[in-house]
Amino acid sequence: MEIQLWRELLEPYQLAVDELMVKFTYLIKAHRNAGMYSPIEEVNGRVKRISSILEKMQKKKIQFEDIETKIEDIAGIRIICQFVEDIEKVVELIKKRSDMEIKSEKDYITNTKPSGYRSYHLIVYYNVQTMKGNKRISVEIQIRTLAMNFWATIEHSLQYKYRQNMPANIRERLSGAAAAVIALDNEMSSVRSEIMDAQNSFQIKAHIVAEILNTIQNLYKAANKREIVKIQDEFYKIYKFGSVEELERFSRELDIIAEGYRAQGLENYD
Ligand code: 0O2
Repeated sequence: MEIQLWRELLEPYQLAVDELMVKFTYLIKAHRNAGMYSPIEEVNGRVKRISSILEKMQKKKIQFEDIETKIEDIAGIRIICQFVEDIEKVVELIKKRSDMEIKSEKDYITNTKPSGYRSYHLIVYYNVQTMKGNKRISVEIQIRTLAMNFWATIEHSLQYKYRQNMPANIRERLSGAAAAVIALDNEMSSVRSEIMDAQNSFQIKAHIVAEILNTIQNLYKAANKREIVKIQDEFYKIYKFGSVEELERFSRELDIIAEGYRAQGLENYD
């Protein structure tokens, strides 16, 4: 196939990956901005390399005209979660969306692959608007924990290195590492609520601090310098030694001061 034709073939898949990256990244931010725990920790995406497509075609005896129907992971999204419990939440979240339709799913978490590979796979239909109009394509979404991803990344490189001839001792060690990943994920799940509490209070604190700094910045336009310095000193003291509740109280007090300036009708205050 001519290089130009490959480019044309892959273009809608790149568009789908770009769009989905924006959508899933938005979900992470939206959860965090609302002070909520995000079941998605990070998201990556890629379009399969031409060499990998050719390899798969050869392995599965796929003709050029069947590439788009028979190779379902030309566009791939990988969603990484902190905890095993988050995977189910992400699957539900995707199933509820109106911009993707589930084509098939594979649960390699309940049914671990003989290699030790664990991950949840969804193949979804996704519409992209190309120059030639609407195109419905398949996208593979792999959902796994940080620990599962660590294992899969290492194992994938070793598979690439050894092809079909992975030495038995390496295969055995990977198998042992896969069991360690299961134990690690279980251990993390057992302290999940403590970890989530800690992360949530960090998010909440960051949110309040951002609000306080914004209000102080606005006060610069209205209040006198001495008052601002006093407010800043008070803020640093509470930030260093105070609790989240004290920061919240300080933020409310600042809002009242700001409201006072607003009521005085100071034109340059927003
Ligand atoms: P790459 O390089 O990641 O794209 P398929 O071969 O995809 O048409 P199959 O074999 O039923 O059909 O798909 P499966 O088993 O669901 O695998 C799809 C993808 O999951 C693989 O894509 C890998 O990314 C990942 N995967 C599956 N099994 C393993 C495994 O044992 N180890 C690792 N590290 N990853 C795995 P590709 O095209 O094989 O590879």
